[in-house]
Amino acid sequence: MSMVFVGIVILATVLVLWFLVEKSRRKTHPVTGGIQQDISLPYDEEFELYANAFSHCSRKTRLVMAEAGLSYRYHQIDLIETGQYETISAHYLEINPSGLVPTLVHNGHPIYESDDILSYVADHAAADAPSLAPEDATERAEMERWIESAVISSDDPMANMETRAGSCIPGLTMPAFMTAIRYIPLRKILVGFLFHPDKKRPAFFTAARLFGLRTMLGQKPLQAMLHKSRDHMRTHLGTLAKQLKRSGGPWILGAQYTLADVTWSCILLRVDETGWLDHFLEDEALAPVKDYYEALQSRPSWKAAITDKTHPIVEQAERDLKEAIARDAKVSGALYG
Ligand SMILES: N[C@@H](CCC(=O)N[C@@H](CS)C(=O)NCC(=O)O)C(=O)O
Repeated sequence: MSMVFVGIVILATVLVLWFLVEKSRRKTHPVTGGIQQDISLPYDEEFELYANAFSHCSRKTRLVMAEAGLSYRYHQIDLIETGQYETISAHYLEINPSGLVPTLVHNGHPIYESDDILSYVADHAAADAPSLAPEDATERAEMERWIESAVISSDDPMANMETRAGSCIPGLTMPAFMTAIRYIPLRKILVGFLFHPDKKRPAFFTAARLFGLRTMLGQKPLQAMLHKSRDHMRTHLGTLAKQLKRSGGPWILGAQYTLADVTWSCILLRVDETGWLDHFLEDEALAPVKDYYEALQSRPSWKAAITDKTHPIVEQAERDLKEAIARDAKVSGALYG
């Protein structure tokens, strides 16, 4: 047996062993929302938040912490579009075995699911923070309906676009994903084929990395999905505009800023940064949405949770996308046509 052959066999064995060990350390499983009293994690501060700069659900939790007047230790956890699949690292899976951000940790106990985090934080707000939920049961139910409409489901993020604005978000974000992924080395994206539970993600990001925005947007199934998300989102923004008129504003339920506004802040931010907002606002019936978005951006929580927590790749991807839309008729046609 030649030395070369022996070398290849040893190398292959080491690689297979490495793969098996890594795979066993990166197992994911669904989790139940809410506080997990039976799990105790190491912690330094009363509240610690594990979240990502670009993630819609993470942004909601940063906003609610700011609105509730709670300080926290921040752990930026990467998604592949900001650098690597850190949500499926052995370290993060000990904090949240679903492999999803965000996770809030309170005195060592993790709280899963962003909307459960919102209500938990509202219940534990600083004594001098204004209440983030109405007392009145009817108004509270109304707030819950608006929160529900902004949800991105962990099981099927694009399900029920007709009733959920949150389900339109992944589709509307695709073009921005395509510009962000240019900055990520291919080898890091390919790791997803080995370890990510949802192989559609590495498949999409590999294709986007190899073919780029223009070619990807030329694909008919992708365009159809983009247009479906866009058309449903337009209807949801119409419903929002009507609600703002009915309530008298400035917030969804009227004079009181609530958790519904926290969740809708993130919908509007995403629609804005991915180049859709100006397109939608060409419709004058949506004027109340413009005023509402400006009012949201002027709150101190926006600076603390959004402006101060940006990520260089996210900012660059936003600029690249807006530039491509302005410069390239094929890109703008695929989006708005
Ligand atoms: N329903 C969950 C959804 C969480 C979720 O989907 N998080 C995304 C980012 S917005 C994630 O962590 N994805 C992992 C990945 O992209 O690999 C929640 O509201 O917390």
